[in-house]
Amino acid sequence: MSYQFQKMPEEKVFKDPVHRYIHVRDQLIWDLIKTKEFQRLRRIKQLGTLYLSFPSAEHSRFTHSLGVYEIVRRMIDEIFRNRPAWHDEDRPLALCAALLHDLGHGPFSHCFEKIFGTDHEAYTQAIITGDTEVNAVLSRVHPGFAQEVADVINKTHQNKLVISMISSQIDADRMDYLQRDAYHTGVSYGSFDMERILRLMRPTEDEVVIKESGMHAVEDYLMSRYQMYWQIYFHPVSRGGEVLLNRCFKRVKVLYETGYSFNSVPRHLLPFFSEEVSVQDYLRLDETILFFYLQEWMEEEDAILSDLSRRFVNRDLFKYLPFDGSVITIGELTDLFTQAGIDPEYYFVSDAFSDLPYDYDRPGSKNNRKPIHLLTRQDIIKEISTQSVIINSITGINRMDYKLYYPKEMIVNIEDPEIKGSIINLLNELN
Ligand code: DTP
Repeated sequence: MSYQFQKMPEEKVFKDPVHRYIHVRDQLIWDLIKTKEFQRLRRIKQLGTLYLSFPSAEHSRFTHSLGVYEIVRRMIDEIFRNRPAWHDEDRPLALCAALLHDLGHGPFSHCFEKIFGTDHEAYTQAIITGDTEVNAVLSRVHPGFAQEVADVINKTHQNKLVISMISSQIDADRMDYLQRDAYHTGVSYGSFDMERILRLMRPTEDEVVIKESGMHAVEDYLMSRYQMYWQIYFHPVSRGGEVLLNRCFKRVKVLYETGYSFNSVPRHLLPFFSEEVSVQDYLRLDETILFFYLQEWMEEEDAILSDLSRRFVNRDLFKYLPFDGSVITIGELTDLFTQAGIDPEYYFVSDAFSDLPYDYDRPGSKNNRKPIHLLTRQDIIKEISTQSVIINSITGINRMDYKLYYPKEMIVNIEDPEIKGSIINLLNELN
């Protein structure tokens, strides 16, 4: 039997808190899990710095990736198989893309990306198609298979059905992370009836659609995603950890560029400073390495770097305030901080974040998302917000929020009483 369909003599089973068990019978999938690039995901936390506010949120991209694989495996083996629109020869492609979709995530994900200009999606593709163990396994299927897997993750593959299983507004990725993140943060928001959604999913040539009797389960899923974003992912304390880490990396970069002599040279980061990063340089980075440097930076002579790293490692977070522009502008506050001798580049941070729970490419919308489609009893396809009042009420609504972060004790210690008084008054007004 060809490698892509080869089964192991015995099934491997992982215990999992979300899906109870994750089943691996395919040799191809087992070989991918054993590669060093996939094992690296154990050292990347799914929720970055969120563990600073939700202390048990230390789960990794490794377990999430297994979870996405398991959902896609169940879609295929329990729901899609033997339906005319599903072609079982696409099973290896779908399973590999599901398992590998987050392979390029770097330490602390988005925070690192913002400072060093990396893009986890581009790295996912570079790892899959580059000189790696993952590529060697995929190439055993056939020489072009790795590129096909990368194309599915990049959403450029011609097989739109497989793309929609992994990357759409109701996909295996989101269904896994909502439940997994809820479980590990300990909240109840992320729950929805995945079993019902799975049972009512139907493959078409272009996408996965949901039978109309599943509409209320989809409403619940979208609300759950909305709640998770605002209660967990955008929790202001969690954002505070990211703000601090961001300023730490920013300081390191500035010091490097101005010729500062580090006691402990962050050699893993040097390729990122010179922006000549190979796939191997990228793969060498994980959170254990960055934590090592953060501990080293606490001992540096540069007062800003040592203070910021100490704050991050020991969770001495900045204080935060809501900001809506009614009291003062960011520019005016920045000037006041500068006059008070507090460097606003590092100690006064404004943070903006937004989420669009559901939308699709339609007149007036500014995105190219594909809608969630329902399949009626008459086999007609309908866009879900035309059928659901609840979903209609959130369609296209982009909620935004703004916060200001600053170290409280630095304000208390400002020497000039006049400036100190005006800053304290302004911050009180904002609160
Ligand atoms: P989606 O398709 O839902 O928009 P994505 O951007 O493709 O998601 P990611 O894996 O990059 O997928 O992001 C989703 C995961 O990251 C999920 O576990 C939630 C988590 N996450 C999102 N925003 C934040 C944040 N600000 N801080 C920490 N974790 C976050």
